[in-house]
Amino acid sequence: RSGRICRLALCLLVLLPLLYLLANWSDHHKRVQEAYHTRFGGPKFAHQRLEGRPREVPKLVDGLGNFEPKDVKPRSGPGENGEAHSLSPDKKHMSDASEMEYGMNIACSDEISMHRSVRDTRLEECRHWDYPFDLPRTSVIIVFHNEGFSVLMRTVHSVIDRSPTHMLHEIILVDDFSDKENLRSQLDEYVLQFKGLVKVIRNKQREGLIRTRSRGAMEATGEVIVFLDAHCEVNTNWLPPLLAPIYRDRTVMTVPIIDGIDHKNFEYRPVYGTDNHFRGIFEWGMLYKENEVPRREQRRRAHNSEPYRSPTHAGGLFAINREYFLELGAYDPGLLVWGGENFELSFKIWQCGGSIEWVPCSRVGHVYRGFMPYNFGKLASKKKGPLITINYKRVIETWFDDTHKEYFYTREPLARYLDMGDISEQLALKKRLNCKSFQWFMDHIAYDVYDKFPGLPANLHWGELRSVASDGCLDSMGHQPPAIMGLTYCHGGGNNQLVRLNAAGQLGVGERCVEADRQGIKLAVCRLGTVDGPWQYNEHTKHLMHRVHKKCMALHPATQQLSLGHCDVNDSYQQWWFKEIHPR
Ligand code: LR7
Ligand code: MN
Repeated sequence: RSGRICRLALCLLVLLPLLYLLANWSDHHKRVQEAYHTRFGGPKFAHQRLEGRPREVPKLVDGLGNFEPKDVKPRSGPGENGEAHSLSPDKKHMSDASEMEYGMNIACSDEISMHRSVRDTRLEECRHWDYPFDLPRTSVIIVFHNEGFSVLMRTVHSVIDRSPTHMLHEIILVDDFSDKENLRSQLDEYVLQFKGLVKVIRNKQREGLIRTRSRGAMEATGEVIVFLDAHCEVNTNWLPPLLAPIYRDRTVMTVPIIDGIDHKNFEYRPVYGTDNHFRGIFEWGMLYKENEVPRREQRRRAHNSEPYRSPTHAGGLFAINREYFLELGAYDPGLLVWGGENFELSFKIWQCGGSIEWVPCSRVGHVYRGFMPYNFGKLASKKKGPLITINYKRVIETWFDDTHKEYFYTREPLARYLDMGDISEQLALKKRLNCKSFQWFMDHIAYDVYDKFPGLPANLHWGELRSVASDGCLDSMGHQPPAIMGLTYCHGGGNNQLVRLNAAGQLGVGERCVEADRQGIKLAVCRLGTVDGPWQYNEHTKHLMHRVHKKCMALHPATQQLSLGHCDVNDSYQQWWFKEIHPR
């Protein structure tokens, strides 16, 4: 009997600590889950984390990396290896017509294989990285409005041909209310061959690319989403390097290096060569710019082929954890059609605890069009004022602080008067996610912006610069610098006639500067890193004087040409006045 008691005691001795452990483990389990839930808002992710997959970082290995293609047969044919393809002269009218219609030579694309090869533009080193095998499954989302069929489908084929099968969950084509005759039926029929891998969904009305992308993200079911424009070709082994940083940390958004595809002959070529790295920044008018990777960032990496951090991105091509994107509210739904969404997402990610990495070993070609072949549809005509500037205003009013907002309004004075709609939801999100200040972002991430685009001194005068003698307006006439400035009929619409004189003497039109030499008054590229200039305006004499040449801006009465002349207070052809304008 005492033996039985003894055995029972022994059993308890073993069982109790086990029970204790078990109870504690499930408690711990719950706590972790809760922590992830509050931090990331999604039980799905918490579950994946608890499965404890190894979050390994890719390693540079000897021999070829694990997803490098083996035994690729060289192909021959038009445009193969990313070479330029020219159509026979008798097809010139077809090329011209398609360039007019699509902003790119679809007739040329039609003669190139959907599976054509492209030159491998990566650093040699890229072929030797080994990536984790269980990288997240990916939904590739391509939104499009009236794109050329062969270009769109070459995008799809390149993704299928150059991605590891087990990482490609689906490709979603979101049709933003295209109205081209055959595109719909042609597409529906063509995608049947992909047996469900490629899905087509359609907007019931024109939404613009921004809302359409958010919709694609909502409908996707992969763990990671990759956005591509509808005129891309992905390069060798593009996907694993994009996914690896996200696998390590789900709050990283990754961006491939974007190569160029010529819109006339479809030649595939790197924009900056192979080993020059650039990253995304901006100027104060919110034009997207790229800058060499600063040394401070270079120093954080051991290999030139490793990802590096970037303040912003161009917009079209990137990868992000789907749930993380949705937790960030996807894109601000108040942004319409085109523009500014790249900054919105960039600022939001950085300020709210995430990061953006550009990935040298992932390269994707993009057709840079000759011009924008579509209009902004009904959404745009409902808005008063220029839609893109309204988008910018929403973004800066949400994410900038007062100092930096002022730089934007100095550079884009009309924006002050534009109705940006309601941004209270965006401000609430910013608060809820406990996001950092714009100054933090500038100090720690986008510090190289100031080197190229210092803060702007206030405008002393801005508006149309009108001639007293002839009543015409100074006009850059839409020319690219260097160009001669002209005098034209004042249209009151700003743009090429919107001139600003700042407190440091810089005379600006848009992102350009007005300069003068013996040949005349010129539109020039502003010297990077400077905000000053030679101009001085005298409200009494109405002279616009060039301080270095000590001469005044003058209009030639007969030729209407502009030049510098010896200042003469009695000459009305040297008199100018700024007329403030308002958006119409
Ligand atoms: O109303 C529209 N609905 C759409 O679905 C208008 C466009 N689209 C589609 C369009 O078919 C295309 O697939 O949206 C995609 C992007 O439109 P593009 O190709 O006309 O834009 P873009 O390449 O001229 O402009 C860049 O900036 C845009 C700003 O909103 C987008 O972010 C684009 O994706 C972006 N492109 C890139 O980043 C590629 C690199 C270019 C650079 C620098
Ligand atoms: Mn594009």
